[in-house]
Amino acid sequence: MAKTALITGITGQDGSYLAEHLLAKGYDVHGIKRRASMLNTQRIDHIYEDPHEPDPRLHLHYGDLTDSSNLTRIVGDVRPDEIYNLGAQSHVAVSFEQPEYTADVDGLGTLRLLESVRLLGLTDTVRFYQASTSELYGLVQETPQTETTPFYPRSPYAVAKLYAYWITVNYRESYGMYACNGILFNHESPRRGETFVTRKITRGLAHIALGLDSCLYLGNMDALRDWGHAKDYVVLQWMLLQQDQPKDYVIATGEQHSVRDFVRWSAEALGVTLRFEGVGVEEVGVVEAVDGDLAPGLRPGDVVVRVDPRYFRPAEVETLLGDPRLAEADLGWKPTVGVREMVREMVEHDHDAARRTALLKQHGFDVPLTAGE
Ligand code: NDP
Ligand code: GDR
Repeated sequence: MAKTALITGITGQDGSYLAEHLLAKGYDVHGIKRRASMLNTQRIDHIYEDPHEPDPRLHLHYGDLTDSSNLTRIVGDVRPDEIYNLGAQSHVAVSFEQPEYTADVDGLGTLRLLESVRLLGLTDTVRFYQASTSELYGLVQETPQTETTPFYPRSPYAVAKLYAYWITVNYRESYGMYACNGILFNHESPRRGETFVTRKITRGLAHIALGLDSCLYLGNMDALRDWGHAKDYVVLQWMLLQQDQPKDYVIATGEQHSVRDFVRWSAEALGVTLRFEGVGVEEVGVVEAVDGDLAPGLRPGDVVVRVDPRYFRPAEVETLLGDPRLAEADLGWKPTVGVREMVREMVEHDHDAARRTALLKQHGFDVPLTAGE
């Protein structure tokens, strides 16, 4: 019999890759999507199945992590073998603007889902994955970070995720549930939300290269992150629910780079060499050379990157570096896509999209460019 999975956050970056992975493994996949005034299923449209056709394997339910009766009804109707709790207000900077909402969705939302499993008497049958995060380490206490490194969260997002981490452990210990945390370090892809720094960079520079924009404004370019590819990371999310015993794992590449490196490599993927001048808020990225025909909008000397303090956070996580050795030893997991290859994939994707936009503009169509914060 095919297994049944329920994914919260199926319309997000990870949810879309995980749904693909589970469908390929023969699962029936149920996803919770939020009601929005516009369609919000772009990332899963390619795997959407018409419910009028016989035996669809992808099913979408309206729901929200703030709504416990709705979650209980969905879990009761679906009776999943596996639940992947990926839904979240996932933007760290936004969590400073919306701390209470973030706590509600990311912290209490996890409790609501676990409690629905318990109230329905499903603790013995359901396996539960919680999308935990390297943001838990915040002000890091040890480098690299492992499964035993102490947490020191630095944002309302991270504090909410800390609650979610421990409530997952608590349901495991209290009710013997198969419930575990993947402590995932940053992972990116062409499907990454446009306001996270990597996608903001690849999309922003692609627009600038084609003359659709003139400058990319960033915050802290000294921040260091351990970046992997989302496609690799969702495989591990699935693996964590296939073990004999539930256990929490760090998921990372073990390599660290700065935001500035990411900018430089993205420019290089467009044939543009950048030089950085100045310090602090005065720092700028200047075009040194342009090679090839991907960036017809640029000339040496153009200033294409500037620092805007509005993107600084009230408390910053300066450095994160994960140690994935336990996942490798226990599960045989290894990332397959290197960071430079991922940058090229993201830039290529965003350059193609920008080229289509430029073409439409050239032919007189007015295409609004949405602001990437
Ligand atoms: P995204 O922001 O791309 O996706 C978040 C998903 O959660 C979207 O489907 C979103 O719906 C949904 N969502 C938001 N609010 C609610 C709510 N109130 N109720 C139900 N669903 C909601 O995140 P990612 O895919 O990048 O990340 C997946 C999970 O992993 C998140 O929990 C994130 O915090 C965590 N994580 C991510 C890491 C990363 O580097 N990507 C690293 C570590 C952890 P909608 O599409 O309608 O907005
Ligand atoms: P992060 O990702 O906060 O690590 O959370 P993000 O890409 O937002 O920031 C990474 C680093 O880049 C710095 N930065 C900027 N960030 C954004 N968004 N915009 C900018 O203009 C900018 N300039 C510099 C940030 O200050 C930060 O240091 C992500 C999310 O996916 C979380 O849900 C997840 O838990 C963690 O990764 C692991």
